[in-house]
Amino acid sequence: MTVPTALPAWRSLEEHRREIADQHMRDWFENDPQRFQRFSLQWGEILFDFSKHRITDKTLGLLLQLAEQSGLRAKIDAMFAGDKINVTEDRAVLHVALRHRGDRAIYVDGRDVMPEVRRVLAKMRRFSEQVRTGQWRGFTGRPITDVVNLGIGGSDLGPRMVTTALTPYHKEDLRVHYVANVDEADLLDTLKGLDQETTLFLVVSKTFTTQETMTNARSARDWLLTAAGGDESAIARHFVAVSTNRHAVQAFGIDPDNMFEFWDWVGGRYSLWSAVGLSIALAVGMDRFEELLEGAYAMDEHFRTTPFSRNLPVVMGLLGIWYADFFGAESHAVLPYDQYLRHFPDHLQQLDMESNGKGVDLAGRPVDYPTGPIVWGQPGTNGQHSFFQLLHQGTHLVPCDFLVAARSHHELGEHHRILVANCLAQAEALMRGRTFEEARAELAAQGVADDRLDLLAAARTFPGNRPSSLFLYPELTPKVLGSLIALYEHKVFVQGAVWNVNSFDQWGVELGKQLARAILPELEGGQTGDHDASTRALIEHCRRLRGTA
Ligand code: G6Q
Repeated sequence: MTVPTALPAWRSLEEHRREIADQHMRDWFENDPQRFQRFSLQWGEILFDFSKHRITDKTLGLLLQLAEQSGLRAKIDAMFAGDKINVTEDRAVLHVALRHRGDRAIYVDGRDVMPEVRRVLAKMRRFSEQVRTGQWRGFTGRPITDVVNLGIGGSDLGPRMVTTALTPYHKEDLRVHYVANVDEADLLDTLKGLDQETTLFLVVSKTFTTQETMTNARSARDWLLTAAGGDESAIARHFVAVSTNRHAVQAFGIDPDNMFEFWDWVGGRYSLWSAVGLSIALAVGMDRFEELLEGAYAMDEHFRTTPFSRNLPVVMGLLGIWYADFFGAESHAVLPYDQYLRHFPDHLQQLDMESNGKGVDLAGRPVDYPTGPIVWGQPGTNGQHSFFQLLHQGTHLVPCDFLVAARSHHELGEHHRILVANCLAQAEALMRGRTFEEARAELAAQGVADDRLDLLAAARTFPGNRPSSLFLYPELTPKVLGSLIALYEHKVFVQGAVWNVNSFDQWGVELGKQLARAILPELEGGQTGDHDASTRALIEHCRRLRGTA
């Protein structure tokens, strides 16, 4: 297994990076009227503009060679074929099967998983229709008005993000809420104002052992039972489970008929396409949920079959590698100009950072090159009035993704036009910048005194040459959203493939969980365990504050 830094294309890219170090994108645009045409791709409804990147034809050629030399083609095929590419957990990685709309069989261990996938989708349809039409009744016979998704991490972020993104498609008299944090404030604040008789809980946990989710689920069950006079038969009307762990679901008291299955070949952060997305289906209806799957499937087919040079996730992934590994960019900003996409950066944070935040390669060797970036962001235009300062004039290079719909679902006065104008302007400003001379001339024209000109012009200079991608689509429909999420999933795949890491495990989250289990009883008194002096002192101090010393 070759390390990526030893590949010929990697070496050439290092050299090429030095060649273009002093070149400015502004000049490239001036000298090449075709630059946008050459560095943009229209795929379905999505336009991907990557012309505002520090790339030339040669850069792209070398990056594509890097992809070839990394064995990306074979790695893509292995994922779609159901090979156990998650080597540390010995599992296949088949979220693509969840949204597969074709006739092809998809095998895991020699068994076609598609009949099971379709069976659960049909069950989701039946159930969501019953709830949405009011046929499903609570323990006093009233229809459901509020759904509360209890889950965390992959069992929360994806569904929460999609449900919020598709707000214009919601059924008005059915509200969907999300509770993730074990901090009781999350549950209590959500339950405030809800009625036990009309509230349905979805306990979403692949393992059904996650401390936060199970704690929230037990408290929610108590809340229900208080109103039902302790009658446990009410649980069947108010709790359903989404899990791979039938035994634990039953032990909790949930009727196995009310359990929606998924499978160990679906990773948590890739699971919104499965029954983990039940809250989405309840909010927008199963037809819309299936449109979301269709959008993702179209992107899967594009990723699987399109030559790398025109393949959106491949190009996007390679651009990220270019900045992370050759320019030392440590972070990546995702900036949707869409209030409904406000949870998109949170979802991508998990998707990207849990997948590629890895320090050893597939052979278990420590890596000596940067892997996954720090992903962050929030919707525009808000960020323009806070952290964009650093993007424009700070000392860090932060590649950005802008996402924007040409039309909004509402079209209130000038709002949307202003939103779009700002989005395009930010990408332009990051690329072009403003030279010292331009700033000086502007100030002089405004009549600024000569002795202040240099100081003020320096502060108003924008270096520019700061890279961004822009995704433009007509409207944020379920289909477009499905494609966008799948695009990012596959981008993460491409990068993991080149970095030669396992993008599908997450062992880094385990140690803290283990230590928390040890500390939990110690907070209540008794012997403190084997801790460093700081942790021991903190436990003891906490006990004193809680009166349990
Ligand atoms: C995602 C991770 C993690 C997981 C949560 C919840 O890829 O594995 O975020 O989704 O820890 O796990 P359960 O669904 O098992 O409760």
